[in-house]
Amino acid sequence: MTCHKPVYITTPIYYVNDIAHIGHAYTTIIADTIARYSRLLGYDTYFLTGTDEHGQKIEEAALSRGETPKAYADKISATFKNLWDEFEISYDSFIRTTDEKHKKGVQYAFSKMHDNGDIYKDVYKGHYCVSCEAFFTKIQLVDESGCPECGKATSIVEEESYFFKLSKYQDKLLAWYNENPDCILPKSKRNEVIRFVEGGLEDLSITRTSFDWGVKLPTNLNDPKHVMYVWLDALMNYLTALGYGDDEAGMKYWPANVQLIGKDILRFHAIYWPAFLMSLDLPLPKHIAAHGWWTRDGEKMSKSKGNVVNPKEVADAYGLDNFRYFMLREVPFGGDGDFSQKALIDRINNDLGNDLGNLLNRLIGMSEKYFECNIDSSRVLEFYNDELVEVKQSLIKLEPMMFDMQIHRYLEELWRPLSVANRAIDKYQPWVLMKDGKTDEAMALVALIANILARVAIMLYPIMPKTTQTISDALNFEIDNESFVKLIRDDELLNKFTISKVPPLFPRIEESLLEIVETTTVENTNKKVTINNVKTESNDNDGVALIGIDQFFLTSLKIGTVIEAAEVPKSDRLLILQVDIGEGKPRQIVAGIKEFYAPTDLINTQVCVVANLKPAKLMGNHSEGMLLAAKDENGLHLIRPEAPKMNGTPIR
Ligand code: ME8
Repeated sequence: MTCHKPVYITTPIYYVNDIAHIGHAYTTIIADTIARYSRLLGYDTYFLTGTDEHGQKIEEAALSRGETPKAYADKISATFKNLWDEFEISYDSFIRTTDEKHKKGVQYAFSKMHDNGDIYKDVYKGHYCVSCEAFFTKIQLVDESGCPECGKATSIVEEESYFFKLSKYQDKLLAWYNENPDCILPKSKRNEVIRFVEGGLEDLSITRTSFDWGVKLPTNLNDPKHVMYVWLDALMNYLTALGYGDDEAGMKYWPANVQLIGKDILRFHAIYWPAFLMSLDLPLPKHIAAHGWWTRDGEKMSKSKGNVVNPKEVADAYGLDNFRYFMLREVPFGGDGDFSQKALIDRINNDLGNDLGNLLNRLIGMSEKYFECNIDSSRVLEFYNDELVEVKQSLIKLEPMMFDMQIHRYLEELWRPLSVANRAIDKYQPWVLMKDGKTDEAMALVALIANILARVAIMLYPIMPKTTQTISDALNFEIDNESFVKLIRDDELLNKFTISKVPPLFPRIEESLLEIVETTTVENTNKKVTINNVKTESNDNDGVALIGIDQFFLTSLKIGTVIEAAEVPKSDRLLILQVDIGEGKPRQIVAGIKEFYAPTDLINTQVCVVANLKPAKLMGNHSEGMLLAAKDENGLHLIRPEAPKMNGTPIR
């Protein structure tokens, strides 16, 4: 892609009906990566994210919790913003559709489309899915009333509505797709959209009267019972955030370069959105980029299954940068991805630990041993030009890949210089050079490695900002546009410097770190509760999350008796137990309590078991439940019944 400047990058704005999960984090992290990359290259970059707060779904979610939609939206929107802040997402603006400025901008756009003759009033009769906030025609439905997107039951809507003349834009849209082969990425998605549009477009209902929680129509239309369709309201955020209809200085960033979305919302972004823009006489985005879907351990994530991956939990356990690297390296853009701790650990130990972390360790070790940590690059070209050329060949390939959404290939290519470096050490063997008195050659070799690592760190920075900062600290340079130009564009070498020792970047991970979910912990000082791996944010008052009784009853707790107990070989933490919970056959449970209990102390004692936990494998051992325990500075103690109970007795 040719990248015009300034650069504008957007994520979808997320519904405030639930807290963020791995899918939201994925979209946001891709956008953050591209934004950081764009700034590194020196482009004037604007990165937008935010929350989508109107519509029937949010209204219903709020009312079911006894809250006003606004109070509810305030609370959930803050959880997104806080998470992105904690993740150091480098957004320039966080828009909320309840912002006054946004609402005004949407009304302005509505008036404009109305003035252009693209909006008329009629009656809408058809099916509506509240969960997807989408209208469907009869032929699209599954078994007459099921939503084709999410499978939930749709409701029949018959109400007065304003319509947008979407049908009028069918040919113009087709022309846009055909003339701009990259307008929708990946290309397979563009073909899907073309087929859909060729099938014929109906005009779109863009107002609702049966509920209240939305942006009102412009007052001159004098029709107060209508609120805008949430997707019209939401899509406009990409313009209102730039001041559309108000102070339009920010509109210099329009059209967007990359609008990131998940494949679930392609129709809205690839059909409605460009049609609205055409109606507003605005240029169309350069790329609408739709990524695939994340599953967990091969299964679709859902709240009812309790297998939703909480991004904060993963980042806390494995490190944010490692999580970022994993998500971006694991899946080709547009493809679906599966999250498993095993895959994540493999990436950390192999790609990051073996290839990158070890190289830095080797560099620090060699420079310390032979040169008191001083590194001088002045003779690298003389001795190791071939290696530098090979590295350059990889770096040249990177630039288009990021904006073409080929981030996994970018990372693959970026690993080649690392193998050039590792190979060079093995081939030229600095210890032999030193022994043979070839000190200059050895110094040049060490400096070659430092220069390769510096180059890799610069290009890896958008994906792993923190880790690469540690590398650049060690190598005594700053990662910024200046160093990008110097080391990447102009092929210069590092000035003489003294290396600083840093701790290993990627300590090896031997076992799943999220086995914490094996023990239900209510941490006393903090504000989080882990229940079946679903973290619920607490309310602010007392530090304890509030859940409904129905949520509590989702967990099956039972009394059991430990009938066998043994240590898991090679594990410092795990014991493997057979626990009778009244099912005839005992359950095997692997618990992280070895530091606190000897196996023999456990046999024939009673425990409380979470009995409906999804089976897990811990260091290769199957585990079908977990034990309740409380842990504080005095150690860990199992929770037990006060008096003996029959095995299998439910705990309420
Ligand atoms: O659709 N895997 O908001 P939303 C990957 N408000 N990505 C996923 C995912 C998964 N399992 N689940 C969700 C909305 N996502 C609208 C958008 S924009 C004008 C309005 C990501 O909270 C993915 O990016 O349902 C998807 O597009 C987005 O979350 C939907 O978030």
